[in-house]
Amino acid sequence: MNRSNKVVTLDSVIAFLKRTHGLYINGGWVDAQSRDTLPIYDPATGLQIASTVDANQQDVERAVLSAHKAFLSGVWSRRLPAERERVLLRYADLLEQHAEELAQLETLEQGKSINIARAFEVGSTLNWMRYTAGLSTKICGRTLDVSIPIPEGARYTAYTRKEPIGVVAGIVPWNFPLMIGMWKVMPALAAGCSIVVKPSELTPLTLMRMAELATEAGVPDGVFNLVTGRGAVCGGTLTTHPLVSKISFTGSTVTGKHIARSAVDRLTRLSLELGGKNPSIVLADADPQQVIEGLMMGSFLNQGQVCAASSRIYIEAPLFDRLAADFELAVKGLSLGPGMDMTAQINPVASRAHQQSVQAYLADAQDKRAEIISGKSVPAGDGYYVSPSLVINPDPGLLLTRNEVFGPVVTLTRVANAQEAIIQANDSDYGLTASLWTTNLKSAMDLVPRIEAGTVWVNSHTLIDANLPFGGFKQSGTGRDFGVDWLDAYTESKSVCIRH
Ligand code: TXE
Repeated sequence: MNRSNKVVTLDSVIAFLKRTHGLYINGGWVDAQSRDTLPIYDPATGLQIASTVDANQQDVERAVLSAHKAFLSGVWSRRLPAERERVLLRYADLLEQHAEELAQLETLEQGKSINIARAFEVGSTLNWMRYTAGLSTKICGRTLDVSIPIPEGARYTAYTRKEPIGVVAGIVPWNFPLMIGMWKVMPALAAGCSIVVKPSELTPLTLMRMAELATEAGVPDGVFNLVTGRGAVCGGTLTTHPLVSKISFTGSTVTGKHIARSAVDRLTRLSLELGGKNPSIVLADADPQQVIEGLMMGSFLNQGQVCAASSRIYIEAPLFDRLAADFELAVKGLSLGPGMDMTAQINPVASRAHQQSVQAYLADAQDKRAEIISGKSVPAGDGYYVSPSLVINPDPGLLLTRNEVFGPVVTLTRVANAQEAIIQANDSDYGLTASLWTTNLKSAMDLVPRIEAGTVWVNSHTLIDANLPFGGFKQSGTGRDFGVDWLDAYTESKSVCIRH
């Protein structure tokens, strides 16, 4: 590797990795009661780089009690909205000041390119943080005219007010640990809630650093708590805790359904952002260059470990051969290497287990004699690499045809026309995102309403924005994140009726 392309690890990152980490409860690090620890590996080498606590039930209990106490005290929940906004803007400024440190930590624990860590994990997160901080001062209800005729002559004024919901449990996955983590933390804090956040056991480091920065920004003790540990014990104790009023979960559909079932017992409020098997429909009049640029990024960004990623591409017959050849050329041209190498375009996936899962999908397709086109071979060593792959006209019987692979694997399917593309695109349990590629406005306006997905892009894919609501149809989840109504999911609406 050309040494100048390799990012030099900051001293602050090295020091953070070496530290013994506890749990972040009541505004500081505390020793856990659990003696169990979990190793954190660098996906580029397979070597351990840090370790964290594997919290037990008592540890989680302590964090929830801290959040609940802070919530009841009103130290944050009853703070003036403008003061909350100021603290949260300061919080964003602190992320900006520590941008490189957090980007490097993310690349080292998650494997993604440092370019992506800088641009998305840090850059986009900053946009979201500032947008959400601003929502603190935009919370509002309505005044309502009511027609209550009793007793005769009485007059009433009625209004609704939004009140913070209480303690939020934020469960975060490993694909965008910092960004998705802040998608839980920021709306909770903007609404005046307290939060206990649980990062993925694979990638907890950046959120651990963000816990410290929250306190430095002025978030009162106990309002932001963080527990690390495995899903079943740490996550399970948190999401079933009676003092938790709302769960915000991003992860797999299987785990999401499990959490939803247990949430029903207490009717705990719930937002679920689950997986996707997202289709892209390319009509014969699409601009081929725009398609290749947009869908190479939309499919292979972060090694395809993106819930919104395009993973099924349906191409109208007249354009199929041309585009298949262009995709092949593009995939074979991708360079593979560690995330800390700024020139590497495909980096390792997040864990050994996930590498094996993606490889198993490809092996199944190979066994069933599917046509697979792969990119460059993976670097030597113990990194969790998977070569980017295209599967051409996949048979319905392949495991990867319907399941979310969540890796650098994309199917290309020839379809006769738009009607056939829509039928195949909608033939999925998922409905998170989709894209449509055409230069004909009429075709776009006709097809958008027929696609079963929470977000549909036209001539782009995976471009999300803080002001654009995001969430799934069907088994891709419930609720919407982002947008001006985001805090609705973190507040209860109280109706007030005053006789006068
Ligand atoms: O997810 P899990 P996994 C999809 C993707 C991936 C698959 C499996 O297809 O291959 O899911 O990934 C916590 N109670 N997505 O197994 O288990 C867990 O500790 C409470 C799509 O890692 O859903 C982690 O913090 N929490 C996705 C988080 O849930 C529990 C992003 C996600 O883990 C728990 C990630 C429990 N019982 C994976 N069990 C997306 N939508 O972007 C686990 N957890």
